Amino acid sequence: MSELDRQVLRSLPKEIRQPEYDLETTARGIVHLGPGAFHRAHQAVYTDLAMSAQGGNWKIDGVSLRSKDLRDKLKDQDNLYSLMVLDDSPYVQIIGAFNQIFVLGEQRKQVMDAMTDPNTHIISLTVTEKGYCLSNKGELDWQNTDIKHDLANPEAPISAIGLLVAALKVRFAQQNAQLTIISCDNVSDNGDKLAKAVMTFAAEVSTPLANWIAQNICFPNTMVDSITPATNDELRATTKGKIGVEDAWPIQRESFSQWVVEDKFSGPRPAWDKVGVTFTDDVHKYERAKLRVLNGTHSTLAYLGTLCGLETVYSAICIAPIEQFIRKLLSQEILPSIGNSDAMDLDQYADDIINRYHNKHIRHLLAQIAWDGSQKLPFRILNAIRDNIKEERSISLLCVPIAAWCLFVGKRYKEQQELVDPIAETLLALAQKHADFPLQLADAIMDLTSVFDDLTTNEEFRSIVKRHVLSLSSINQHNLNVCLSDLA
Ligand code: CS2
Repeated sequence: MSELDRQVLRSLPKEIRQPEYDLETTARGIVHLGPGAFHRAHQAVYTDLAMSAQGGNWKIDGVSLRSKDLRDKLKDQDNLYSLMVLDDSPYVQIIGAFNQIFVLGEQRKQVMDAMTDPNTHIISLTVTEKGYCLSNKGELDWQNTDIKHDLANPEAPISAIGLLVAALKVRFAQQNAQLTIISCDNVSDNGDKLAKAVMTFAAEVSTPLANWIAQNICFPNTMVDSITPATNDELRATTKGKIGVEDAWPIQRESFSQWVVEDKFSGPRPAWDKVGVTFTDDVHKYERAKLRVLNGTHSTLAYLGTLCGLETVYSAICIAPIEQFIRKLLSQEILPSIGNSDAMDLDQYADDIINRYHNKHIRHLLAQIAWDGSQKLPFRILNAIRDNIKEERSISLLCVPIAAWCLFVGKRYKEQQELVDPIAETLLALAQKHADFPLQLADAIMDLTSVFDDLTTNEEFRSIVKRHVLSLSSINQHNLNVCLSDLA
């Protein structure tokens, strides 16, 4: 059976959507750091559609900071891949937006050439929360090992921040400032934080460089949203069934997709506005609502669901007491924490998100969402807790995902299962020390200032979390009704 490549496009079934621009002659205009599943299901799709709608040389060079898999798999298929959109009427769309994929460690020169080429007008990133190397204050973390490495080896950086500064140094020498740097990660004020981290690092390299970046390069804030479960063999098989050829790395996502971008660019951009991207002066209200309503409840489902032995978001939300708990958490504590938002009807927004979780065609693993809790929970839950404390609103329900995370860490240790988290070693050492003593484990986890910052010393917060740890310590699918109703 043949593989997906440019040759076979003409013979694909008629219903398969395809790029409508010239795949051979369209050139690169974007370099993207971290071309993982989310980027390929989201920004790359908007870019593909924008090129189909209005042309332009906006193909993407993807830069994998570590893994070689994507480059090696996509190169045999002319960097094409299929997007499977899953809802009641699923469809497949072939995405042609990638020009090339590089692996940083092996192709430094090509990566630098692409990032510093005057025709590259956008560098974007999906490097996950930990990829920004920030402290709990949202500032560049000088203790981060990648940052230390990059300061000592500025010509061979391994972090996204070090890499951006190395490229900006070359562009500064060329006075080549037609460049916008776009963070597409679930980090609050992602553009502002990235700008600050880049300028802080750049100031160590040279003050004129830092000043030039501050005066010339825009880092718009963004809000990104589309549920994108990891690729699995089932997807490979259904994709092949639909397109009739092998695709080594198809991507799947729900049909809902949203991208809100601050209208602040220091160079040209693709016709993203023609294909559904919202440009606005104030991304903050969208991003705060999305991080708290969607990502906050996602993490809650991930930890509560895993404790109950559930596997997917769909299986968890279909359990009535869990859905009731999520709705109560939203209406009593998450939505009030967001405050007034002229931009959206928050009740409707929350309702729509719960409906998205009920999409039976999406098998989104709770284990995938549970990754990197130490990095995700501060943005998703702890900031809402802080806002509620400030305004003297209740925080009890928001403490549930924190308690569930502490129990989840203990469970992973006991079951000898991998814990995916940049501070996994620390967490597992605590779990080992306090095995069989969940309250002590929760206390020890809440002492971690890198995660909890000021909340480490908040006695009210700590005691509520511990109360929930007790209520949830033996939760399972049979008693969850009782356990969850104890959590007022
Ligand atoms: C999820 C997100 O994996 C996770 O932590 O909460 O990836 C979520 O699916 C996306 O942000 C949806 O836009």
